[in-house]
Amino acid sequence: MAFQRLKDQWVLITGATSGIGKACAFHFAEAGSNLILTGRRKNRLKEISKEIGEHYSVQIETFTFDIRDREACKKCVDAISDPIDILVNNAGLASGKDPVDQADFEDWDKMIDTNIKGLLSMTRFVSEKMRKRNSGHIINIGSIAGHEAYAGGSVYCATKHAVKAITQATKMDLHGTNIRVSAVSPGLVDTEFSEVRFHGDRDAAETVYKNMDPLTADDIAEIILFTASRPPHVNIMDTIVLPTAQSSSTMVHRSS
Ligand code: NDP
Ligand code: 8X3
Repeated sequence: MAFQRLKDQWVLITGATSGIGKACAFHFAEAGSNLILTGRRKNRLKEISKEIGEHYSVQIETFTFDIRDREACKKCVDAISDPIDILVNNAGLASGKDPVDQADFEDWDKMIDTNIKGLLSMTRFVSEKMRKRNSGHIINIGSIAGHEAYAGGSVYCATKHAVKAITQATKMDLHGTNIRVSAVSPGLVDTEFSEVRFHGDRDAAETVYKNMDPLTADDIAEIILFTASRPPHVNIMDTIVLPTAQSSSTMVHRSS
């Protein structure tokens, strides 16, 4: 098996109800990992667990909560008695793509509270447990938007730049332990991301991936599993991965 080291590991994936998080759940299960899946949509967590259970004999726990609720994050982590070997900090969103002088404050709060504060809450509670065991791996989902900014992305890009900084600082905070800290930073991935960004406007969302081959959630899940399955002395700090048709946040080649 390609990812032998992941067998019997407990993996906590935030935002496992769709896109990259959901793909990770299936790929880790295929590698024999046990799963702790979180998200706000309870039905989705139920359906995904059922489907995984039909294909793979791994243990699955689910927790339904909003990652912006710090107490709920704590309750989830406190309730997990198994060791959390891998934390995939994936839950996140873009909300709106308006210029800074016209943007909606609620959109800004949503992105900051989810992508930065939610990720930090989970990291805070899980890393405390990992330090006690002197073992674990935290994998943060960043973005090309954490390496470059683009117009209309002031706050989303800021949150992903924050994820990059948090990844680097967390590695330093845990310096001298066996805990690994990584980021995976994708470009355009065809998930529910754009539909969420454009507040349910499917036409606007489809335009993002029109006439080009975007990455898929499976492409990113495979890189996350690769990152998680390196030998214990190998810590991949960050992987920037773009579709071949994308060369920067704003350069996307589209066939006519
Ligand atoms: P999706 O919209 O498909 O998935 C987002 C996931 O995050 C869902 O499972 C959602 O679950 C969860 N989530 C969002 N808000 C909250 C919240 N407040 N509390 C708990 N869970 C939440 O998008 P992607 O799979 O594309 O996004 C996953 C990550 O990848 C994000 O961090 C995103 O920024 C990043 N990314 C995406 C790229 C792309 O082009 N798609 C590129 C680069 C990075 P639920 O709604 O059930 O709560
Ligand atoms: C998602 C990729 O380019 O839409 O992080 O910001 S992008």
